[in-house]
Amino acid sequence: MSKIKEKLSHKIPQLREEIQELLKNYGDKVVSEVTFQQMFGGMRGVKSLLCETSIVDPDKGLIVRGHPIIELVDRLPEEVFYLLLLGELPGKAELEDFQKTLKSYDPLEDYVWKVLKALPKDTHPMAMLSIGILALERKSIFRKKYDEGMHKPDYWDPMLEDSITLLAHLPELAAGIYRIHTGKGDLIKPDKNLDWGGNYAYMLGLPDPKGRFADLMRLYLVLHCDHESGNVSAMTTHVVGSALSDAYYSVSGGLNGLAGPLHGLANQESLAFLREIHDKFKGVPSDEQLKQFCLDTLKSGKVIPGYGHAVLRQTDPRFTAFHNFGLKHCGHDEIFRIVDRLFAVVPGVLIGQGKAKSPYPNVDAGSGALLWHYGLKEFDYYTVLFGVSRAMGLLSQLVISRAIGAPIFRPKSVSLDWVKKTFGA
Ligand code: CMX
Repeated sequence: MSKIKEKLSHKIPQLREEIQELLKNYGDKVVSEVTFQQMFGGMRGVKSLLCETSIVDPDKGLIVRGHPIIELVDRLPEEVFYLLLLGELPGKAELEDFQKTLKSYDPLEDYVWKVLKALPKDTHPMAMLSIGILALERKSIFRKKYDEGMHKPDYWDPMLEDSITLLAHLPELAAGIYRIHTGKGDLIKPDKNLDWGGNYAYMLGLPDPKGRFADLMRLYLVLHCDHESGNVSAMTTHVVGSALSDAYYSVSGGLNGLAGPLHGLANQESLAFLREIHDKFKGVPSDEQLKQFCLDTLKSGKVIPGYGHAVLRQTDPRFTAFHNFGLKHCGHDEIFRIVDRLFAVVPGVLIGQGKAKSPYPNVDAGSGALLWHYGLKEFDYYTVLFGVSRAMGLLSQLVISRAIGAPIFRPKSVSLDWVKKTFGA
């Protein structure tokens, strides 16, 4: 038994006991009330989901199991997965054991590549990722065990096995999608000497003489790992998983939501904005010129990409982490310098406009500029990077859901007629 499984098997009984106790004491307490406005408005602010892996604090940003994300930037993504799942960071031996498990899988079979290569060239990389994950579904141990007959308290075990298998294969799958989609050349096989994130960077095949791109990838994978459970991809994964669909079906479903322009695509829009500024001014404009450019953008009815947030009310610490990385390693890059100057200019512009609840940068304000700097210039691939990272949160939430026996998701719906009859005169 892997150490991760052993540890989880000790934690689960305590967690179940705690939940039973809480249900017994507070089962009838009201958590949140829902207005018709909220029901129509995407359930904003309605406390109606449990999430053990992380919380998003309006002022402090993402907090993973009690650790502010900014304190995790020097950790490996696989350490963060361990933290998401178990609520504690791994020690040296535990990390090595987990890394050994992640490296123990054979490379993906050829049929997966045949499926992906058979798709027309204009297939979006996110569609390829979702199809690729579904092509792996036949590996599901959860489905096999369920078909054979399995008791509910045991569901978490094969869900964990599937989650780790999928996690282990994701870098190879995602990097292969990059190679196929961009036509950059042959697929690159995993290097068993590398860590999970370093291997992903290696298999993308971009020149990386100093290993900085690999460092950026590790950081990227850590920063996008999770964001509570109410966002589109996390909630979709949870809903699909609640029907006891396995991890492959569930994560593929969640990533289809991440592919939407309101969720995971914003980073590419932010980079397009930076490049537009760079092209217009043939370099880095003055702060005055930038301010005018932003005012003109707002006047034309557009938003400033990478700024504002539905929950956060301060600078997103994930932006701070990328900004710090850029200041350290890409200070001369003109696109990055525009990121830096926008950070000085945009909050004042948005405060002056008086509409945005947060005038501060979110995670998407800087990440694209860094990827661009290191030669990852295919915008439409960026959401795949996000997806590989976010899979850590989705999978750990799935395992926990099966561990605590979360039932099938089934809120009640009402019709407009019901609203009229219930609230009308
Ligand atoms: N530029 C211009 N106007 C903005 C703005 C921005 N960056 N951010 C918010 N506003 C405007 C909104 O469009 C809204 O205007 P209307 O009242 O005319 O509709 C008003 O300010 C109030 O919006 P809000 O309550 O502050 O923000 P929302 O929760 O509705 O939306 C978000 C949040 C992120 C969609 C919005 O800030 C935005 O469009 N930002 C730019 C796009 C972006 O960076 N998206 C990435 C989000 C990253 C993430 O979610 O993780």
